[in-house]
Amino acid sequence: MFEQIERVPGDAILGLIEAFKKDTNPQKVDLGVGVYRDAQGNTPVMRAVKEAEALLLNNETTKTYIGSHGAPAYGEVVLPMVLGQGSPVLEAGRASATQSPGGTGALRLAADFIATQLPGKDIWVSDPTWPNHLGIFPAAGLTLHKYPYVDADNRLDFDGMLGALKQIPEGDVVLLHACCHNPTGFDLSRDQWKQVLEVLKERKLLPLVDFAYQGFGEGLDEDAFGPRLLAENLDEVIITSSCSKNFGIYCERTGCLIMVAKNAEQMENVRSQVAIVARENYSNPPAHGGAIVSEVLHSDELTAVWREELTEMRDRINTLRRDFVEALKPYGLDEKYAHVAEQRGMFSYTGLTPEQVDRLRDEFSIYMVRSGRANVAGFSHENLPYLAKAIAAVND
Ligand code: PLP
Ligand code: TYF
Repeated sequence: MFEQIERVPGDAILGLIEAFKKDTNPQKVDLGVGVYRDAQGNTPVMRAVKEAEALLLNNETTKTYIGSHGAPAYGEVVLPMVLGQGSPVLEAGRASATQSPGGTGALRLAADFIATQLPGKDIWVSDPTWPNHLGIFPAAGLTLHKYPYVDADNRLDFDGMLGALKQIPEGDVVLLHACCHNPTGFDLSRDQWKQVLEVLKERKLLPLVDFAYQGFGEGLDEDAFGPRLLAENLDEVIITSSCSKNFGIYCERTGCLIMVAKNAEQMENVRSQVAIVARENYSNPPAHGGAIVSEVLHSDELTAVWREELTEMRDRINTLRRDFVEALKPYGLDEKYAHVAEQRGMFSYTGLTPEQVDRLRDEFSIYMVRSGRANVAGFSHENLPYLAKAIAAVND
């Protein structure tokens, strides 16, 4: 039967990793996949994580199943990280945490929950969005639509977005990026979040907030402004949280589906259904990543170390954004690319065209997604002059 199976191309973002590896140019630059890199181009294990793992290795007494919702000790620390210490949502017992295999696993849980428990509800995602969103929701049987997010001049199209949200049928689900929008780097201001909240209320829409980069934009609490505003002002909100980036534990597959309901009673009903969805997908989540996060966040000492390391990563990215624009000054291109310094998170929609991206790869061994999305963490003080020169060449 397999002779009928057609071969399809792999993930375009992940494909860049292979192409980059094969390139022998010593000046090659990888601005592709969204993984943090330090000044040496490495993605090291964070110190707080290493220490937590050492403690786990010594103290672990069993490897038995941890249950469909994951380890309670993990949910206990993730809920206040996402919703805020002393959040009224937590005080009211309205929020439930389900540990998941990464943020991606949480998105699939959300998709299956919507498909089975809210039949007939469609999902709306920003145009553009993370390509996996386009796969996950239809795979669960949902109909997916897009709302505008970026205009023809490569700027946040907030008016277009808000106008489109106002037209969405009552009860549908709207996916919002909490911060560090992937792929564009354009985030909503606090005032814009408040306007979105009003439309969600008016149209009775259900927000699904994808929170994959908490701490990479402005800070752990600052980045949570949107999800907290919605959770505190709406009866129902879905949040998918990931610890892949902010703990640097990409391969440990550590995420969380947070369901916020009107009251504790309804939350328990929803929670019972989420357990079924998890069970039907993979039974129990992997334990190790959640155990690391729990170990770090239950220790004041390790939390302080982790926060310092996270701040270092965030500051490095934001500094590189400004230095990138500075490096383009000699070529008279600083104004054209000034938005790169304003965007937040790992990614920048640079505004480079697919043809320019191809030239950067073929002539300069600079690798990025054809949409013009660059991983800012791939910039370094060593490669910025080279990058600026190359970008000037393809702008000629
Ligand atoms: N959502 C967005 C927008 C992302 O960019 C990513 C990550 O890479 C994820 C979700 C999921 O991350 P992970 O499954 O690695 O935790
Ligand atoms: O957008 C990125 O680069 C990250 C990493 O299938 C990623 O979110 C990319 C593609 C993919 C899984 C993760």
